[in-house]
Amino acid sequence: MSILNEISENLQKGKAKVVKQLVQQAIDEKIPVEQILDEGLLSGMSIIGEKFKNNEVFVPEVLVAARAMNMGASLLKPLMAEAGVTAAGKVCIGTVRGDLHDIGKNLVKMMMEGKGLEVIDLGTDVAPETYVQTAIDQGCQIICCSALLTTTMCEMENVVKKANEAGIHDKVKIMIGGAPVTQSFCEQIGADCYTPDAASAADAAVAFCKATA
Ligand code: B1M
Repeated sequence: MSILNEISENLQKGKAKVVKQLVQQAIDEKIPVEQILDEGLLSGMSIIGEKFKNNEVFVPEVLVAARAMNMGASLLKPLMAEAGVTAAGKVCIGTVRGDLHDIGKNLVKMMMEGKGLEVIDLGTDVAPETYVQTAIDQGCQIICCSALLTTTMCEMENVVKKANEAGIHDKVKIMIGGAPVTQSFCEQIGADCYTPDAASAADAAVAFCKATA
């Protein structure tokens, strides 16, 4: 098995220390950084994402795989800047105002990072103005909002309103999700994209960033 396959396989098993060692070995063997990232780490995370979408693996497996990915990526990050590897796009993500649930939001973040996106994590209880100002200041292509409560999902409409008021909604897409959120709610509030799970959210975000590149 090639070292890149070994990285992918061990990442899927959540073996963070092994992944880190293999990534270091790949660097020492002068395998290009982009190849280690794409064919090792991102390939493994993408397989986990698909399995998660199909209910073949569950939250704990995704979390350990993401931890392994982060450990491997930490070795690549300084080299990526030198090699001129750029992120596939930039997004900001947060759980909406009044809502403290962050497990789903964190999964979406991990899947997006696993697809090569740069993700600014605003945390939980995020005010509509904060999403919009971050998107402006950091040049994000997408604002991602998560909500788990029927009493807080209405904050997503305020994010859309603030983005419209700031005049950025023609350039910045607003993606929404979380257990109580639906496609019809997305259409009703004028958001751009609803996805039911973290893997589809990452796929949709990458597709949008590619379309606007
Ligand atoms: Co809360 N809670 N909770 N809770 N909690 C729910 C959501 C609830 C359904 C439980 C219940 O009553 N059956 C209920 C909501 C009812 C409703 O609104 N109709 C509820 C309630 C009422 C509350 C409190 C009000 C309870 C109280 O204090 N009386 C309180 C509110 C606090 C607040 O936020 N202000 C509260 C508190 C908590 C804890 C702090 C104890 C804890 C949160 C810990 C944390 O997140 N760090 C908690 C938990 C864990 C839950 C349950 C059990 C699990 C939620 C979860 O993490 N699911 C939940 C009941 C349940 O769902 N069984 C419940 C796993 C996670 C992976 O799923 O976040 O849906 P989810 O993410 C999915 C998709 O939705 C999607 O991707 C993910 C995976 O693929 N997704 C996106 C998520 N965001 C996305 C964004 C996207 C795209 C996809 O694009 C941007």
